[in-house]
Amino acid sequence: MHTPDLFADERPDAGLREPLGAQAVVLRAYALPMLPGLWHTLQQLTAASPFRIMQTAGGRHMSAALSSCGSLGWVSDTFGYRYAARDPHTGQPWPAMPQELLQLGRQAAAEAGFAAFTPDTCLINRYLPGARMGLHQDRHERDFRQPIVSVSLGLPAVFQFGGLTRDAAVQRVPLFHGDVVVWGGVDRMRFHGVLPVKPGQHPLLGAQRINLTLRQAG
Ligand code: MD6
Ligand code: FE
Repeated sequence: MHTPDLFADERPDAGLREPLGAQAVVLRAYALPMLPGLWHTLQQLTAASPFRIMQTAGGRHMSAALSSCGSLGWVSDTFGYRYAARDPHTGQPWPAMPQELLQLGRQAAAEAGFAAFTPDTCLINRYLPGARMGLHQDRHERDFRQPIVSVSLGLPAVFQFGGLTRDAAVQRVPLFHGDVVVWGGVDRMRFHGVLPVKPGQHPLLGAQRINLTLRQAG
């Protein structure tokens, strides 16, 4: 039998900073004060540009469903990965980046030592139980001096934070509702991924995990 409240007893204290590298850190529960407003905002964004399962360049289907907001959005199809100004699903520009997301991105980046971060896109990934994200690098952004800010909401998941090569040792970090991870500088190109999300019910989000990644892509 699975444990629906996986990790419930292990949740680190709010406000803790856990370094994952010289320029990578977990900010525990950093986004928690913005909820449930942030959840309401996300529901509006994904009503305008719905979650969709994308195909990889290799023709496989990703297990997490994706949407975006901001002046650019991340798209993937059999032509490969790229940023695009329009949502291919609606034919419309992606929904504008809400001010609260922009502020969250800037503040978390500053907290982690990255001033002058101005995200122009936020990828919104939905993981239903069983969904995962294989080890990868985020490398389609123009300026690798800018960090990645990743916000976890809903069900917990185990984040894998590896090295600069695919075969380097991997740290496994449980991430909980409201946790924010920032990686940049010397850690910007580290491989990372998410182990399959375990079944469960989150009081606010239900049976899903949502991950937001704020980036300066253009
Ligand atoms: C996470 N997400 O879900 C980490 N990367 O905790 C990612 O690394 C990620 O969700 C690229 C695109 C979407 C993502
Ligand atoms: Fe990533």
